[in-house]
Amino acid sequence: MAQENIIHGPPIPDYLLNSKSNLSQHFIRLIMEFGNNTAMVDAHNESSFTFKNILNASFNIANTLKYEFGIQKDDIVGIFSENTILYPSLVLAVWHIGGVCALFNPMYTTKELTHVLNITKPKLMIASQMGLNIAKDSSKPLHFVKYVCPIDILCNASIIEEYTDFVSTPCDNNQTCVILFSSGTTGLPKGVELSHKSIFLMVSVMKHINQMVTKTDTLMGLVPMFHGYGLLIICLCLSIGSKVVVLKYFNEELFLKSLEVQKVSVLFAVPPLMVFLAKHPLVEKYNLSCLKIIYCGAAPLSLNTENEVINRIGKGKPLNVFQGYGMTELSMVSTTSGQGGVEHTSGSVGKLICGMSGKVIDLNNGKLLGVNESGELCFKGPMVMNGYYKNPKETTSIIDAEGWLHTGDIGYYDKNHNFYIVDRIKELIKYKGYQVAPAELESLLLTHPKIKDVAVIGLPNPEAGELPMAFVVKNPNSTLSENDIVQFVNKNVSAQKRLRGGVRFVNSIPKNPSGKILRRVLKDLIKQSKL
Ligand code: 4UW
Repeated sequence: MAQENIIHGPPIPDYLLNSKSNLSQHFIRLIMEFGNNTAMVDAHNESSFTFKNILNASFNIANTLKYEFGIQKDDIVGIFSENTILYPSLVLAVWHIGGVCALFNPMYTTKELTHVLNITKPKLMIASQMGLNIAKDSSKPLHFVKYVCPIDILCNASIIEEYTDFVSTPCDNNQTCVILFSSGTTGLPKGVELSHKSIFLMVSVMKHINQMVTKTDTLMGLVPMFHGYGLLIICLCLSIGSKVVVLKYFNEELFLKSLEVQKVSVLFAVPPLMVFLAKHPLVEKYNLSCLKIIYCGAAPLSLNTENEVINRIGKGKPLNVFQGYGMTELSMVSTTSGQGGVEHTSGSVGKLICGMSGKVIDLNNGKLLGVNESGELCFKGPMVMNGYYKNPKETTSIIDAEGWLHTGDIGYYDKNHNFYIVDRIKELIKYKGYQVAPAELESLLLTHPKIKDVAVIGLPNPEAGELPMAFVVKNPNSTLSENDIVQFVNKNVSAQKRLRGGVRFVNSIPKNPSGKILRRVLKDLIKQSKL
């Protein structure tokens, strides 16, 4: 094997690799240092928490979880909430008592939440006001969920009370600390198990390579905290000591106003937000001169958009746009540009991060490829997930016997080892950076009595990236309109999964001899506008 075609990021420093700290111990130590500095600001009402507030709240919540709800080491606690400045305290509280957080998308319908509850079987569900009814309805028939507790009740008075001698529950750093959801390369959403160690290493490595971000910076994380990208931003803020401005949902004016008023210097974005910054007329009305770095990831960013943002926002001052690429299964990041403040190569998702190895393999025969040759990207390292929760079959289908995780993304690296993403071979659709699993929509659509067969693909779209779109074979003689199908889907799924790309009626779905849908054929049909 041509070993030079396996690329390695810089080594992880030994003191990090050998650290035995779990995340509770790690963050208690760091947060103490930042004390009364502001950690989180709510953009909606400008209320804020200091680092000390966050820690005190986490200790008090941890005690409530332990003594009032009987949560013990290794128990799973579900969190079902939109972004809030209380989120870090909730996650830390679970970690303090050696528990595991399962983070759920707050937009889930009852049916969707039931699916992930059945996978993770949490003893306690912590829900925001918005999600409370869905959390209660989903949990009621499930005997394993013992309690559903609103965040407000759990957190009441927790912030003010001061704690002096909290002792966290000892737990090994190889233990799972969080379960996030991803559909991976195929099928329904699965629970991605990440250990204390992999998150600790990821956050430490990100802090190490992003030394341009310091405690004097103000970060904006519009990214949802239930997603690994959002979780990473929280952990990064708690590690660096910088302030984060939190938005519950995207509102054009509030977003822009918050950037200006809070003097945001570092923005974590997804490509649709970049399109907004590049094109929307409102952007001109605000002074965004404080922005010095924009990180973008989660979906492909066009070179045009990247340049438009730099030219429009960065007028007359240095603005760096860096790109990161990764996957929930890789503890989020595998490559990123701007490491150590070094120039970003346009269009590239950057270089391997510390501790990560990468290779590109031929799509047909799995052979190792070299510089500038496109194939499937594979990664290996200590930040690869522990596995899919209680799903060894799916785990071995994505991580091979040598420990390489096969991403289902097509890309290449250049002679300087900058990586580029070209396409996606896996089923996954990305709508505004959110995962949409075609298999989930297909199995829902197949429950419709008038639908005989179906395939769902992502229709390319300049603003959203991709729009879920269905090819439908009707049952003979049945009357079914596009609108009937769209309404049926809307009733059953969360907003990002709606069939915004529409419905096409076809006579049959192209499949290979073993019955696998040939999505590429459908995508090509759309490209050639044959439908
Ligand atoms: N370009 C093209 C990209 C890119 C991309 C991800 O929902 P998940 O599991 O994970 C994410 C991760 C987001 C992220 C990682 C690293 C980073 O630094 C950052 O911010 C700067 C964000 O979304 O989806 C994983 C899939 O998403 C696609 C790709 O298909 C991958 O397998 N993807 N980043 N820069 N595509």
